[in-house]
Amino acid sequence: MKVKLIILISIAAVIMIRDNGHISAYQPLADAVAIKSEGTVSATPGPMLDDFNSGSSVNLWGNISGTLAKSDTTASIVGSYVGDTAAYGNAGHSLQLTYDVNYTDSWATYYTSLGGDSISDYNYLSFWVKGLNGGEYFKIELHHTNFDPTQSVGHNNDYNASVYVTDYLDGGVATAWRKVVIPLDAFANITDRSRIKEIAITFENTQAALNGSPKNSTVYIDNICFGKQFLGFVRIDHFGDKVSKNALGGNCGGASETSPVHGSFSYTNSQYVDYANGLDFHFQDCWDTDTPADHRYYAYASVVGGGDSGSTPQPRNFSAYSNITFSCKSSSANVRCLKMELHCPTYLNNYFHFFKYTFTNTSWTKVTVPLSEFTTKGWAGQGTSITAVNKTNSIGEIVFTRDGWMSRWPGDWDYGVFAGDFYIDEVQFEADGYAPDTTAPAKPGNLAVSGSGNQLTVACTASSRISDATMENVGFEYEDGAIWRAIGCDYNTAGNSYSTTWDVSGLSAGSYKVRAAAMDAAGNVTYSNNVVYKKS
Ligand SMILES: [Ca+2]
Ligand SMILES: [Ca+2]
Ligand SMILES: [Ca+2]
Repeated sequence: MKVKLIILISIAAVIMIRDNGHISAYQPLADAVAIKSEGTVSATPGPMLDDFNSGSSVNLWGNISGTLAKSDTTASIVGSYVGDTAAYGNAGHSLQLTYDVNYTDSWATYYTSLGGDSISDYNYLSFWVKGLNGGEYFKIELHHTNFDPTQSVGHNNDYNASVYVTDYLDGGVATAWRKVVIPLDAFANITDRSRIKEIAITFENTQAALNGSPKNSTVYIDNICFGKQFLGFVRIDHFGDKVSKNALGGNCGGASETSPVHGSFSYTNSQYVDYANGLDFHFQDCWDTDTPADHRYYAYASVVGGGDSGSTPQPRNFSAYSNITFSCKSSSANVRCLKMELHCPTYLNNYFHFFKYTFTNTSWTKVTVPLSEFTTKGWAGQGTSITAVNKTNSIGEIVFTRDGWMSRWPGDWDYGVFAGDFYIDEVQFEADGYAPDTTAPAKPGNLAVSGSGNQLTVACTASSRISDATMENVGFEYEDGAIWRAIGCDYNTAGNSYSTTWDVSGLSAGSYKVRAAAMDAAGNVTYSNNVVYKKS
């Protein structure tokens, strides 16, 4: 079964520019002057696309942002800019999006334009998010400049790539700020990152109906930026959202021999690793005979990218990743054997690249399969490996399969076992040596406030991305009563010097603690010692 999803965003770009009037809570710049046409952004834009601090609908790359909801429905979305303690860092502004997609099949979207510029220098996209109630759910889209919604109104197309927020935010949106970090490889429908039209954030009635997320609420967004670190992993699926879209943007679902059906799948909140949910892969009546020929199987497939329909594999290059990893457990001790397949579309029907494992217990175990061990036959060490035929640059589907022959003969792993369950979670590509980054940056030093009058400079030293490849930025803050407020943030990690300007004209006389915060891509933070600034 392929689950067909309704893709709702496609007509957005046609009317986006006309519909930007919602974003006007703070004085916008004169848009006609500030908007750059596609291709006119400087060759190497800074990593920060928008911190929203200006309260303008023009982002820091000089391009327009706006909102749009599906016409002929009651769907709505209002964007505005909020400050003070509602903003990330308790200063400046954050983007506030209040949406309503209660109307059946409706959607509402916010977009911010990249002007057709390149993000090829970057490896990940990150932003901060919180929700009014928690559990808000949306997708993050990248549109290539070739994205042409007029070609198939009401549908997606191959130049629209998306992931859902839970794909990279385990546990989902909360009422406190959380950081979302998405490797650009996750946007599998787009390989040409040299001409990106826009980023969109889209709320959908259909998906909210599927997983029970709020159809109307408010989310806050801040610091949409790009980063250079190669994160070392890209998720295939962690099953967090209970929607049959994987974390590479494609559809996923079960496949079986002809009736009777030999299995089923569900997303379960009772079997998972770390974060709900997990995949329950159930096979039944799954056996194999030669006379009469009856070769039964059940499979669960994740399509890479999916193209226009979500179901057309977009073969992609995953050679930067050496392994596929996942966690698995089985429903009973005699259910052990599961096959994993990688499908390379140009080789489809000629080669299946697959490997076979056994599971020796019924507790969760992380499995690491080197891509080099996927071969054209089902047994390790046999056939031609996927790396030998250089097909790690052409992976279009990732499939778990239970074959009837696995239980056919005495001596087979699961002889006589025709039904059971595998629980699967946290399926992803990983580079050799990958581990989640839990190491905070080195402590910033030499923090000083300099200058005279009201225009000051706050500076410190901290690791560059040369000495710590995970470095993302150094932020500066001051204490106002019991609240730390952001002064500014320096995203230039090329060297060890970091600084920002500080306009203290609004501060009343007194002493203020100041500190610097070194942050890496994963969101780990180390603070400097405080210094005190005295305003007279
Ligand atoms: Ca901000
Ligand atoms: Ca999970
Ligand atoms: Ca780190």
